[in-house]
Amino acid sequence: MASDPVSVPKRAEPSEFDKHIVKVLRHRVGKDERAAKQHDWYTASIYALRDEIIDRWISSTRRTYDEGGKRVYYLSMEFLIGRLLRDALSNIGMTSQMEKALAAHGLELSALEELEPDAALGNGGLGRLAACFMESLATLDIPAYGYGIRYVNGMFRQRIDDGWQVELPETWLAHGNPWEFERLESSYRIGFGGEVEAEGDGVIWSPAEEIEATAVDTPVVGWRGKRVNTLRLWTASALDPIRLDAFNAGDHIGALEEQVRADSLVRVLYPADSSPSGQELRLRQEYFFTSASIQDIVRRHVQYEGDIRTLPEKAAIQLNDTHPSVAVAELMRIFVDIHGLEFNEAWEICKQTISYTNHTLLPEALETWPLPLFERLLPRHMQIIYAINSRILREARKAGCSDEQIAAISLIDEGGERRVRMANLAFVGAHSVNGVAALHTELMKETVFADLHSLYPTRINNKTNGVTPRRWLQQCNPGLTKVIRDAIGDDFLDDAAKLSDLNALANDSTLGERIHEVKRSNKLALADYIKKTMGIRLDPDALFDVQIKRIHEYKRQLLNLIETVALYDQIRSHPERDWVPRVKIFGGKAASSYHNAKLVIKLANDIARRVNSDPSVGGLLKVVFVPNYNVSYAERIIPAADLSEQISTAGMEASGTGNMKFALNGALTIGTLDGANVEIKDHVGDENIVIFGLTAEEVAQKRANGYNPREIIEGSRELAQALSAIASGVFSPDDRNRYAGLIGGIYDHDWFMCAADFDGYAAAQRSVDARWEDKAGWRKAAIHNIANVGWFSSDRTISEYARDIWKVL
Ligand code: B1N
Repeated sequence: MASDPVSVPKRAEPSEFDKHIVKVLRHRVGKDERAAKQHDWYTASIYALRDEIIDRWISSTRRTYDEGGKRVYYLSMEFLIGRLLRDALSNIGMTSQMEKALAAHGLELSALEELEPDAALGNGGLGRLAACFMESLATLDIPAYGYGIRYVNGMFRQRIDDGWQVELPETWLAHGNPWEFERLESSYRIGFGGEVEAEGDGVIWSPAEEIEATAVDTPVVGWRGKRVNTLRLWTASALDPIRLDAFNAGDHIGALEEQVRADSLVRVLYPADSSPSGQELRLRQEYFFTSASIQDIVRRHVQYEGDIRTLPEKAAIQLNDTHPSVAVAELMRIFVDIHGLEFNEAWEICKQTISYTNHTLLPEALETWPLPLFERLLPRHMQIIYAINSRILREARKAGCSDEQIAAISLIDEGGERRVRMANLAFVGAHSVNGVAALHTELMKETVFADLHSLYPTRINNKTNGVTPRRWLQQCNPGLTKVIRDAIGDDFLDDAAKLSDLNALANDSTLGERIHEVKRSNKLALADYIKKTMGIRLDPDALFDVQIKRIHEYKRQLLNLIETVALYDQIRSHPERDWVPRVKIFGGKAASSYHNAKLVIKLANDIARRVNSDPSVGGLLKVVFVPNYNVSYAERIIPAADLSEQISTAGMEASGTGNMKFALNGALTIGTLDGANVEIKDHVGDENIVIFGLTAEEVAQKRANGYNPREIIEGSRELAQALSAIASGVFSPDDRNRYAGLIGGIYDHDWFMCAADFDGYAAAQRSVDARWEDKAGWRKAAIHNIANVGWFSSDRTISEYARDIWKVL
C-alpha cells in the first residue's frame, strides 16, 4: 500500500526526479503523498517522465525546422501502439531512476505498468508494423509524423463465454490519456458531398457537409532518446456543436445531430483484419483522416517553404495500404483547385511525393468502392480520378496494351457494378509501390499488379518487414537481454545485426543453459498468469507451442487444431510411448462478422475442455485459448514460447511479423514457405527451422489443376479420424452438428489446403518432438535463431525505405 509507512524503506536523500514526481503528484494530479492511490502515482509518473520527453520533443522539432530537412509522413488507418510507459522509460534510459523513485514510496514500477491501458488502435500486423516503424524512425533520427485516427473505441475487448467470442467495447480513454496533447490550433475542415461547379478556368467544390478535424499528438521516443517524433491522430467535431435555434425550438436531439455525426466518425476501429469493410462510414473515416493529414502537410510546407512545387523535396508521404489512397486525389485537388497548378505539373509532383505499401493479395481484401457511393461522398475527387484514369489509359494504349490489360489497369472496375479500385489509384499515384516480404513482392508482380507492373516495370520494390528489438526483445524479455549482454557485450543494443556474435557461442553449453533458465522462468511467469486468470495449470517443463494472431482461415488455426486432435488420439492409443509433454497455446480475435473464424475459437475451447479434463492424457497435452490477446499479452507470451506456429497456406500471408518476434526470443519456427518465413529460413539456416507443406507455386498449380481434398483425406488415416471426430461431435456433445459445416468445407473444397498439408505438418510436429528430446541440439538451434534474426529489426527496414523510397538517408 502506498500510504503504509511500514513498507517505506529507509532511504538516502530523495533524488531530483523523486522530488519532481511528488511535485507533479501535488500540482497536476492534485493529491498529496498520503492520499494518493496507485492510479494517482501512475499518472504522476507518466507526467514526470513526459516532462523529460517534452524537452527532447521540442528540440527535435526545432532541429528539423532549423535544418530545413525532409520529413517522412506515414499515413495509416491503424497504429497498434500498446502500452507506452515501459517503452518510453527504457528508450530514454530512466527505468532504474523511476524504479528507485517509486520504491521510495513503497511502489513497484511493474505494478504501475499494469495500470496502463493497451492502446489498440489497430487490428493486427499492419497496425503493429506502423507502431514499430514510428519507433524506428525516431531511433534513426529521421523527422517523421505518423498520421491516423484517434479512435475512441479501438479494437474490441474479447471475452470468452462458454467458449464463444463475445465482443465488448474497449474504453482505453476512460481514465484520460496522460500521453496526449490536443492541438486546437491544428484544425481543418473536411467536406463531404455537395456540388462541383465550374468557375472561370477552375472549379469550386461546395460540400454539403463539413466536419472539423483536430490534431491530438503523442510523442514517440526513439532508442536512447535521441529524437522524439509525433504521432498525430485526428479527432472530429461539428463546426456547430449545438444548433441553438433548433434546441430553443424544442428539438433537443436534432440540435445535437451534427456533433453525433462527427463523433461517429472517430468512434470505432473497424475490426476486420486483411479484409476491408465496404460501409460508407469506413470511406468517410478514410477521407476524413487522409484529408486532414494532407492539409496539415501542405500547410506546413507552404508556411516554411512558400512554394508548393518543392513539396517532394521536403515531404515523403507513405500510404500504409490503400486505406489512405484517396490521398492521391486529395493532393491533386489541393494542387489544382487551391494552388492553381496545371494538372500535368500537379500530377508529377504528386507522384514524386507519394509512395504506397501493399500488405495483402487476398482478392477479398483489395479495396474498391461502388462508384455511386464514391461520387456522392466525394464528387470532386471522382472527377479527378476520371481525369487521372484517362491519362493512364491513353499511356497504356500508346504502350501497346491490349483491351484486357487496359481493363485491368483502369482505376474503374467495369465488370458488374462499377467500382473505384483504390489499389490501382495508389499504384499510379505513387513513384514507389512496395511489398512487405520477398515472396509477396514477387507475387504482386505476377498476380494483382501484373499489368500495371508491365506498364511501370521499375515501380514495384520489396521492403521486408521488421520489428523493433526494443519492445520485442529488450523490454519484453529483460532476462534474455541480460544473458546476451553478458555473452557478447552491448553492441547489439544499438545494432541488432550484432546479435550474430552469438553464432560463435552456439556450442557454449553454459550459454545454452542460461538461455534455457531464462526461458523457463518466462514460462513459469506465463503459467502463473494463466493459472491466476484462467485457473488452468501448466507444466513449465512442457514444450510451449504457440499460435497467436488474428483468427483467419488462411492462417490455419484449424490445421493446428486438427493436428491437436490427432495427437490426442495418438496419445490415448499409445500411452506406452515417450510423448513429449506439450502445451498448445492459442490466442487471437475474430472479426465480429466472420462466422468460420468465430467457430474456430469455439472449437479451440471445446477441444481444450475435453483434453484438459481427460485423465488418460496424464498432463501430456494441454490446450489453452487465452482470451483478449493483444500487444501486452504478446509481450508475456512470446518470451515464454518454445515453438512458433507460422503455418499459413503458402502465398497468402504477405509477411507476418510475429514470426520475427518469436525467433528473436529463441523460439523455433514450424512453418510453411510463406511470407517472411522464407527469409527467416534463409537467415537462421535450414537446420534451425522446421519447414513443411506446399510451396506457393504448388498451391497455385493445385488450384488451377483441380484439387481433390476428399482423395487426400481418404489416404490419410490420422487426418480422416481427426476430422470425423470433430465433425461427429466428439468435442461438442451439446451440439453434435456444430462443426459439420466447418469440416464439410474441408472435404468439399478446402480452399486453404489443410488436407494437402496435414501429413507434412503432423510429421513436422513429430520431428519437433525428436528435436526437443535432444536438449543440447534444441538449445543450440535457439541460439542460432536469436543470433540470425537481427536483420528483421525494423531499423533495417526503415533504413531501406529511407534510402530507396524517401531519399532521406
Ligand atoms: O500486414 C502485415 C503482414 O505482416 C501480414 O502478413 C498481413 O496480413 C497484414 C485491411 C489489413 N494485410 N492487410 C491487412 C488490415 C486491416 C484492414 O482493414 C487489411 N493487414 C495485413 C504487415 O505488413
